Amino acid sequence: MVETDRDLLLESVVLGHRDRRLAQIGEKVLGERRLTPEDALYLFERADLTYLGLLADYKNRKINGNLAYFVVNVQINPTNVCIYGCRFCAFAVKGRNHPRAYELSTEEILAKVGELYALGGREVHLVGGIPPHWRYEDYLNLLRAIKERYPEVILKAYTAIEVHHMAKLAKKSVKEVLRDLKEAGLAVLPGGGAEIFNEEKRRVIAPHKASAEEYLKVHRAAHELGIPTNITMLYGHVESYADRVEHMTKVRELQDQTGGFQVFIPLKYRPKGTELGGEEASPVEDLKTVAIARLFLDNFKHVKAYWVTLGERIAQLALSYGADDLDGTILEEKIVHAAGTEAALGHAKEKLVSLIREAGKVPAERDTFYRVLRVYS
Ligand code: V47
Repeated sequence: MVETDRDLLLESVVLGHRDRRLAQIGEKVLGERRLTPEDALYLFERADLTYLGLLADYKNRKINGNLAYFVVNVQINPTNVCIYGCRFCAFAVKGRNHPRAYELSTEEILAKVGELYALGGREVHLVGGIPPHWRYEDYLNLLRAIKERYPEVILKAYTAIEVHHMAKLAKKSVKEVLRDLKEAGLAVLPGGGAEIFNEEKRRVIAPHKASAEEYLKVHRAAHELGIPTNITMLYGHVESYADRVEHMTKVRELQDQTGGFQVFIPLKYRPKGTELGGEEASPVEDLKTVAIARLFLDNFKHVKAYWVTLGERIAQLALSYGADDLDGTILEEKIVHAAGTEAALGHAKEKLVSLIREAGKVPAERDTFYRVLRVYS
């Protein structure tokens, strides 16, 4: 339903569009009707950025009003030693003896959580490599140690790839592993490891990783156990527009069935120092991808502009192209920084508040479950 002057303007742009197919897609958005995968592909191939931005911002305002979210959090990457040699990853190393290999001790991890606590933050995002020497209990003990010292912490930890690996390690079902993790303190499963679901492209960029089916099986199981999850899509490497649409279609289908996803996160591939190499996607591509995700994923409340991969300037712009969330203060991040992102770290929350305000949105500090803690009106 069209309400404001701005919406009336959008309506006239949509109805007057000379490309009738784009006009019809715009009418679907205004009428809150679902876009088909073919619509999404047409948007990628034919829509200009201004049109996409108008539509995606309209859709986002219908869902989130003028609010844009951020969280006070810390990201901890416990180790870069990883059994998978994903070709897009400049962070991981194969063995413990590699000159760049590192592994944080539990005490070092606890010290980082302590820094977050002192700032009043409660979200701890754990994501790293999958080391060959970690036993099943090591994954659980790390969560237990954090929760024991800092009981109020909300743990967003271990991707579906790790959970799949743990199930093999412990010879348990995925559900049993998730139950153990939950008991040890896991609150939310982060969205890493999704990469691109198209099997052929997945084999090119991440030849040894769990398949799309195995990955989504973990998310489904988490949703069935009442564990909310996030979901990503790595774009800007060897995938086509059709692959992006296929990826988002699988995500939308699972969300229709479970409703367990909190947020969709398009992750911009950073090529520097990676085996895969290539050029990085342009800002236009970034904003198009965010906008089409917002329009296509009508069963998602949130779309994240992850400032670490996008850079804070494009992330800020993305708030006018359908994104409503910037992630958080992070404090420390090694994965995308290994691949050459120039985003500065250690953002104070004041910085995120001012980025959001400057974009014309109202900053809302949230927790890991997207519960609003404070609105900076
Ligand atoms: O899965 C690795 C990506 C992910 C590169 O759930 C790269 O809220 C770009 O998933 N260029 C881990 N990306 C981070 C992640 C994440 C981040 C923020 C919030 C959430 C959430 C999840 O980083 C990996 C991989 O897709 N990655 N290398 C690279 N060169």
